[in-house]
Amino acid sequence: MKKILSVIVALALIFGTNVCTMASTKPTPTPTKVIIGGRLILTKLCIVHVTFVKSDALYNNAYGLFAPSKKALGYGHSTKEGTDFILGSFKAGTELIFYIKNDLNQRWFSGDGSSNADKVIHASYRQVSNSKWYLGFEDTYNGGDKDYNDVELYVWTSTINSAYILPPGCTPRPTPKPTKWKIDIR
Ligand SMILES: [Ca+2]
Repeated sequence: MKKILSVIVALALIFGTNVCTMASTKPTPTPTKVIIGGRLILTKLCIVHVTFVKSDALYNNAYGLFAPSKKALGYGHSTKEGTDFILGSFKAGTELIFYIKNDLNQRWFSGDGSSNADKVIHASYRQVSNSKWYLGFEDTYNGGDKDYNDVELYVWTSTINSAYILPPGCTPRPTPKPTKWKIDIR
């Protein structure tokens, strides 16, 4: 029994390590893995955009950026598909946190669910290319039907390999130090 337990623990450790290690590898060209409860972390200074994909929901959800700055972007039922928003320029190490707010005034955040009132995950990420990530939200208390298509967005950046999805429970990579320029005055 003890042996079986230690094998299970070892497997869990290996599996756990792999899940987090995957997040720390460089983005690959055509990844399609959906990471429910993932967090989007920038690895370099870049300009971030959001493109509204669509909303398949009864609620007319408001959506926007919550952190590092607050920016209301629109509503699921009235934003034209393909509308692009420029969020601004953010530095390396920034975690972008997005939200939706449903018709009952319940607000849900991207990430691992710890900031949500029901403590349930309400968003999933998927990497689309080396500069574009799909973000889908679930708008109902307790996570609803978990298809994450109540508000669908693309988050994209002006430069490649500028962000990665951190799976829930994993520690962010160390933030790369900005390049230091030495001015040689003689
Ligand atoms: Ca749903």
